[in-house]
Amino acid sequence: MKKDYDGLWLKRLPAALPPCGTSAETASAELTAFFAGRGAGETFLLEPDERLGEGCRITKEAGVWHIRGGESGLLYGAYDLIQALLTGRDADGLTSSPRYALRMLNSWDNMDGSVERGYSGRSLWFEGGRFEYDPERVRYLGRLLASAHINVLCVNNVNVHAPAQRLVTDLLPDLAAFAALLRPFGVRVMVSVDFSLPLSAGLDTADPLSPDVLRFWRETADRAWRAVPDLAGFLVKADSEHRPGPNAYGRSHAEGANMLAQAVASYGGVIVWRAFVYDCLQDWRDTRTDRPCAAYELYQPQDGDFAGNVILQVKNGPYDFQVREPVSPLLLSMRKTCLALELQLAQEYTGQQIDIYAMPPMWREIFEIMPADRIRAVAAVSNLGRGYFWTGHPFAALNLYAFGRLAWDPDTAPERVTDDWIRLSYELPDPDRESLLRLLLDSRNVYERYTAPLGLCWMVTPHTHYGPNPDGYEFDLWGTYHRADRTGVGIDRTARGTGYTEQYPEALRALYEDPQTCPDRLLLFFHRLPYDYRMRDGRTLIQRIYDDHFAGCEAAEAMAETLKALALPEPDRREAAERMALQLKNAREWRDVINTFFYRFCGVPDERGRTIYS
Ligand code: GCW
Repeated sequence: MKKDYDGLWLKRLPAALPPCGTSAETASAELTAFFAGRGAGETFLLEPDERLGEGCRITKEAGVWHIRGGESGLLYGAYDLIQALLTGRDADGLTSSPRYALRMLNSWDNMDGSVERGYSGRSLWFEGGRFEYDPERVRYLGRLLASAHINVLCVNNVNVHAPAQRLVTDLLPDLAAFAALLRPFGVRVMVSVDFSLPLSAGLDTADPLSPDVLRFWRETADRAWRAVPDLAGFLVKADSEHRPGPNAYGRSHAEGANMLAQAVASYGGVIVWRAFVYDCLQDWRDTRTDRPCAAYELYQPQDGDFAGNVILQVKNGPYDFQVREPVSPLLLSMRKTCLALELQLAQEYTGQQIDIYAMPPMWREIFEIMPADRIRAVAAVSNLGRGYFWTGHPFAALNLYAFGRLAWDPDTAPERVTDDWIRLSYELPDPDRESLLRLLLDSRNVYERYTAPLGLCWMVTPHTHYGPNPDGYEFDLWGTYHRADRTGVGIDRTARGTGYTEQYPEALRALYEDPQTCPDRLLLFFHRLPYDYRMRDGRTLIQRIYDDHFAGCEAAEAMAETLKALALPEPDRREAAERMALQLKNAREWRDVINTFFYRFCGVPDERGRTIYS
């Protein structure tokens, strides 16, 4: 029987690819044998050069491929070269080194085997409150991550539920065994810890300024690094969505993070501190508090206060992985703080690995704006699980692959990385490959138009976050409002409104401040506008809302036709078709529910006479 992990883009890569630790001679011989087996007489020579670290240099000299690099550099170089050869690209003269030192996959896996916001099945390594895995599967995972150059895996959910607290106590031997399986692939593990851990260990406080608390964390770090000497660090969600944190003791986030940083510093560990902090008990009647403002207001004044081994991990947008948000102003403003960008591969708000949603074009927009010098790390919430397809939809594997590639080199074009993934994953005739490429590259636009065009957020079904429910979060306590009424929709986030635009550097501030210059795709994120507002293209706002929903749905229907015609192998073809049927149902539901929602407010019919239910 086919193993569940016998798929993804690795299926065309040699199984015996050198993990770190294999001798360069063995690795060279394995690579040569792999290509000989494919009828291509390529010869390889791996030459260790520690000075290159994770980077690598590839040359072809007298018919022989030379790969030079440090330990993981050789591994990455080998993968780069194979991928170049398999996708028909020239690799001679290629030198490569990572833009971001830490390229982290954050799993939201719970130790009972469930995965928070997981749409691909249960955890690959936890079940029943403990580590539970087939080592072969974990090695496969290691290969997968190495081939995408991802070098850190956080093993547990940032919401640390009771059994996971034991990962840094009595379960350390199990963590060590797991880490040992991934180490040969250049992947280090990280653990999410609970800020109140000292309390569960019997201390009467978790106050970061208490000497007892510091001592506790030092001892914890000491045990953890003794068990896993290359542990990457601790990931912390504090004072966020009811998780404990330093605020309970009247301490700042810098004080909380720095205490932990001090405890792990001598081991070379880092504290990744999440900046996803906002008032999650807001009163919807309160129109002065504006959730997107929250993180900047909290952290900006603390810029410069964080220790050198603290990394502040910031979600790409100021809200929470919505279909479209502007780049978080924190990423543009914390000049004296190490930052990590956090992306979400799990498609929580973007189709849940049922609807097709390829992320590279979206990330491109973020990387283009982000200042390269201040960002030290990139993290992504994993979309992996133990289902037959590890990523739910077979095409969702693209997002994991592309994340690694772009975290290594954010200048890689979305077209290029998507095309590489297709070539590695499927042997398709050229026209099919090109139509799949176009389909994927346009998939976010399509999803955006039938769900939430113009920067509208949060019209989703509460809790599950799949499907439309325009008022689902409107009278709730999460700070997630669009405030649609009979006069208009959106929130004024300009200087006259909540002042959110003022958090941006001048050029962006000015761009967003004026509805005439604000990109259409963010218009209702930044502005409150009447339904008869004239858009730059001459259409009214309400007509544009209708048009986008109709167009998005039509585009989804066209996508379904394109998909049907592709010569995909089974079972990918069947799985993609089944999900496409659900996507079409979702698209129609979004179109009709949102159009009707607005029509009921404004009473303006569609100019083109299409059906809007009343
Ligand atoms: O979007 C929210 C999710 C939560 C998640 C949280 C976070 C892990 O709905 O499930 O919790 O973000 O990022 O911490």
